[in-house]
Amino acid sequence: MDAGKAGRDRRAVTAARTQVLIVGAGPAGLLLGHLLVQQGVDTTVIERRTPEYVLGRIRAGVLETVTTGLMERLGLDARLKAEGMIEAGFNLADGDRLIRIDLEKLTGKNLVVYGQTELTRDLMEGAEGRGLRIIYEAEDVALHELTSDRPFATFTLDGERRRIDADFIGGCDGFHGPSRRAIPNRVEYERQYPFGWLGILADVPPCHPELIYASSDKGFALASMRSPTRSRYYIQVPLTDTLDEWPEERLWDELEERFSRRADRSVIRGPALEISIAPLRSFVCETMRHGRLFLAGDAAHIVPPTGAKGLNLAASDVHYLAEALLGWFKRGDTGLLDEYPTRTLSRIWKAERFSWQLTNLMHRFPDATAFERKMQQAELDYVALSEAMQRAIAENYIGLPL
Ligand code: RFL
Ligand code: PHB
Repeated sequence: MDAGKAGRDRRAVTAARTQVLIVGAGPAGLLLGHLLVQQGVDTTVIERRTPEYVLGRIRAGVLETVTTGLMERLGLDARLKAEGMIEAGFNLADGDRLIRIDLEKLTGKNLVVYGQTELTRDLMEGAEGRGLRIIYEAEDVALHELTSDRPFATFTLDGERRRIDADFIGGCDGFHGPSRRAIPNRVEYERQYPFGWLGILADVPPCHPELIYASSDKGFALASMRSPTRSRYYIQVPLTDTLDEWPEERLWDELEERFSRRADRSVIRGPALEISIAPLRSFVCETMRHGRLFLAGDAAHIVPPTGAKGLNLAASDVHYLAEALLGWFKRGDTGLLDEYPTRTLSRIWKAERFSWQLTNLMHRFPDATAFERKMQQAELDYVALSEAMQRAIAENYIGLPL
C-alpha cells in the first residue's frame, strides 16, 4: 500500500480516545508511534500536511546507529539494509587539502547514507499494517488540559472540528509546530548564524565516494549523496539570498570553485530534482515536558546541519521517550517519564556543541576578524596532523552512546 493512499483514508479517523496522541508525522512522530504500537499501546498521529508533502521535503541523509537500530528493532529496515550506503569515513577539505576522518579505524563504527525521505516512506508505509493510525491534513491543532491526567487535542478535518483525548501527548511537530508553544514559561537557548545552506539534489554520480565538507574562500560547501547515481550538494549562502539569484548553472559553477576544481572531487552537472534554501540555527528548549506533553525532535531543538545530527537526535529522544512511556503503560512507573528531560538533554547539548563547533570551523563568517580566520586555519592544520583531534571529531560524528 502506498503512503499517499493511507493518507486519504478517512476511516482512520475513528479514535476519539487513544493512549498516546502524537502531533507530527515526521521521523520523530512516526518512530515514536511505531515503537509504542509494537508494544501494544494504542497510538494516533495527527499531521498537518499530506503524505506527499511530507515525503517531498529533502532533508537529512546520514544515519547513526541509534536511528538504524530503531528501524531494525521495528523490522522496517529491509530497504535501508538493501539500499543504504555504508560510510566508513568522511573528509574535511581546506583548499587543495583533503583531511580524511577514518570513522572505522578511529571508532570501529560507521554510518549509513539513506535519505530521510526514504526512512519516512518506510515508516508511513508500515503504519497501516501495524495499527498505527495517522490522520493527515489535520488543521489548526490545539492542545488542552496538558497538566491534567486527561489531556486532549482539537483539530479541523474536512471542515469539521474534532477532539481526541489521550493519556499522553507527544509533541513531534518540528520547530514551527504548536506543541512547544503550548508550554508556558519555557526556557530556550538560541543562536542564529548569518548564513543559510542552499541545497541541490540531482541524478548525477557523486563527485567523491565519501562526503566532503569543504572550507573555501568563497564559503562552505558539502558534497553528499543519496545513491551511486544521485548527489546532494549544499553551499553556504547569505541569509538574504533567494532561489531566483541561483540559477542552476551558477550553482554548479560555485560548487566547482568551492571544491577547488580538483580531479579528485570533480562535480558532475545535471538537472536539479530539488533546490531549496534553509537558514542555520542552534536552538534548545530545555522545558521538554509540560504535564503530560513531552517534546521530541526538532520541536525541542535544532542543530545546524553541519554535524548531520538533527534526525539522529530526534531518534535518540524517541528512544528515551518510548522507554519512559512504556514504563508507565506496562508497570505504572513514572520514574523514566520524570527523568526524560535530563536524560535526553545531556545528549542534546553534546550534539549541539559538536554541530556548533564544526559549523564555526568550516564556514566563512561575514564579520570574522583576520585573527578568527587564522584560528580556523590553525585548527584545521591541527586536525590534519593529530589523530587525537580526528578521533574526537569521529566519535562525535558517529554519535555519542545513548
Ligand atoms: P520534522 O521532520 O520537522 O517533522 C515535524 C512534522 O510535524 C508536522 N507539523 C504539524 N502537524 C500537525 N499540526 C501542526 N500544527 C504541525 N506543525 C508541524 C510537520 O508537517 C512535520 O511533518 O521534525 P522531526 O520529526 O523532529 O525530525 C527532525 C528532522 O527532520 C531534522 O532534524 C533533520 O532533517 C535535520 N537534518 C539532518 N539531520 C540528520 O540527522 N542528518 C542530516 O544529514 C541532516 N541534514 C537536516 C539536514 C535538515 C536540513 N534542513 C532543511 C533544515 C539537511 C538540511 C538541509
Ligand atoms: C545530506 O546528505 O543531506 C547531508 C549530509 C551531511 C550533513 C548534512 C546533510 O551534514
